[in-house]
Amino acid sequence: MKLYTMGGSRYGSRCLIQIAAKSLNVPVELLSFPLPENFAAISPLKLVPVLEVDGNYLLESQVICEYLEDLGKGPSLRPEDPYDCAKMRLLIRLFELYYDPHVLKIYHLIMSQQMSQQGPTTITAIMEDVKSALNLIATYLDDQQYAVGNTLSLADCALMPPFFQMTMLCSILGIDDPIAGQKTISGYFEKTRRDPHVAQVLTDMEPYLRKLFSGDIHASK
Ligand SMILES: N[C@@H](CCC(=O)N[C@@H](CS)C(=O)NCC(=O)O)C(=O)O
Repeated sequence: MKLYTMGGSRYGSRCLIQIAAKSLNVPVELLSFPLPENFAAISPLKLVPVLEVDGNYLLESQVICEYLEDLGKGPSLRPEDPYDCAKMRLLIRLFELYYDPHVLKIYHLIMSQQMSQQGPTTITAIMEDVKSALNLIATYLDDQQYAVGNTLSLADCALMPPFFQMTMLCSILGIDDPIAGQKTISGYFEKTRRDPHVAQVLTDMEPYLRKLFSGDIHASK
């Protein structure tokens, strides 16, 4: 078994938190952006993470996480109570369907280096959609130590890396951080980042994100 991911990847980091929390022995290969052309032989989507299992390749971070849970090793990151488990899955779906597509537009702007022409105005407009999505997610967050109850779950693995990515982006761009601006989300973020497995993965993401979000962005300000 082997996990392919990229430094700073919010989706790959979802699996990395889980692997650490469950103490799984899964070797990790860190690829660089852009992914090599021959990566299409591993994933037709040309996206990470990918989990190699006995010469086969599993795509999609949540599918990989559920597979690793189903192996039954280490502490479970799925709440035992069926309703809590459904809530965990709901939070992940809300993030994927209603938050991340907006954020992706910002990353595409940065990647295509359009910041100097249209960056600031466009980002401000997109941030309104990001804030609405955060309000939606906040509605379903437990007011406890983690997203669902008092133990780390796959919801935390999914939410914490992209929330961290957003705070880094805003700090580097010098714009208002919607994570800090939403009381429930910021409370959740500050509590959950203290989890040692989450903390380690966020620390590992930082230098990659700094590199990704710097450069052209500063030049355009
Ligand atoms: N839905 C996918 C999304 C994966 C994804 O967007 N991965 C990004 C990194 S966070 C990627 O591989 N980007 C490479 C590229 O855009 O070329 C999942 O959950 O695994």
